[in-house]
Amino acid sequence: MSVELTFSEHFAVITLNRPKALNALSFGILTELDRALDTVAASSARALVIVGAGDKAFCAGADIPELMNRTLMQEHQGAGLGQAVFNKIAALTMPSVAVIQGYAFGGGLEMALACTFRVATERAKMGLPEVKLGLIPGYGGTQRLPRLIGEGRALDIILSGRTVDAVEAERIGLVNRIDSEGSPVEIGQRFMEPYLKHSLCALYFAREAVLRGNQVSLDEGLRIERDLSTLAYRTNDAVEGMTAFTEKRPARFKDH
Ligand code: DAK
Repeated sequence: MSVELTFSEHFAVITLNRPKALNALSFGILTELDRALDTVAASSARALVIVGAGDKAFCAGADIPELMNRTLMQEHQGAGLGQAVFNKIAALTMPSVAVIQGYAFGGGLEMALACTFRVATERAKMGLPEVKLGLIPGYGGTQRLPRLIGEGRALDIILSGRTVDAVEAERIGLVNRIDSEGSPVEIGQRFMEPYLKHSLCALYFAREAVLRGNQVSLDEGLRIERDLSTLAYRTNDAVEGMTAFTEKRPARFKDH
């Protein structure tokens, strides 16, 4: 198996395990990832950590040899598969983090962009080098990158195909943090720890409000916020959170 899924405590951990090809995303790996994400979605995990095996790469992108000599419609379906799988990451109820150790190029960075958060190690290098191959990003990069870091910065990265190091990535908001202490899994779990003490319902509704609001007008976004904040108010966890405040004790959330 080139995609490994394990569970420990609150965490689901997905490891891309094809280090000899720098964890490049063949269509087979995308299909395995798709299945693993279904298992994660149906599990009681409260956070997902995605890492790459080996110390050289998180993921070097689409499998380049495999992209060659395909028909237009095969490629159209291929882009649809990659987008659908990464949409599954973005749609998970639990937050997710990609730990970028080493290279994250093309589809590898696009996978990280579909996660809620990104952490880079000091030596991480990332980019969308598709133009160098005469291609453009096909797994969400042209849409998620500008939404994350703004149109001007995204156009620079996409049209130049240049490599961004960890320091620049943190400065422009492409990654949330640089952390090189311990294994990628430990880095991802440590990053997630502060979020996990909150209700998963509150985390989900807040994330949905931000992500959905990002795609619509301010007026429509405010309507989404009104609806989702009202839904959050109706959860048992909201009752528990407010009661705990008035009783001057820590809240005990149950994610419902
Ligand atoms: N695919 C397949 N194999 C790869 C690979 C990749 N993306 N990247 C690396 N490898 C393999 C190498 O071929 C090599 O294998 P062997 O020769 O040892 O058998 C092994 O991994 C180690 O790589 P290097 O020897 O090159 O290692 P270096 O440290 O020297 O260089 C590198 C590391 C990451 C700088 C270099 O490997 C590199 O530039 N890799 C390619 C990065 C890249 O361009 N990625 C693809 C971006 S494009 C679509 C449209 C678009 C897309 C998808 C679909 N549709 C319409 C369906 C998007 C495509 C992309 O992701």
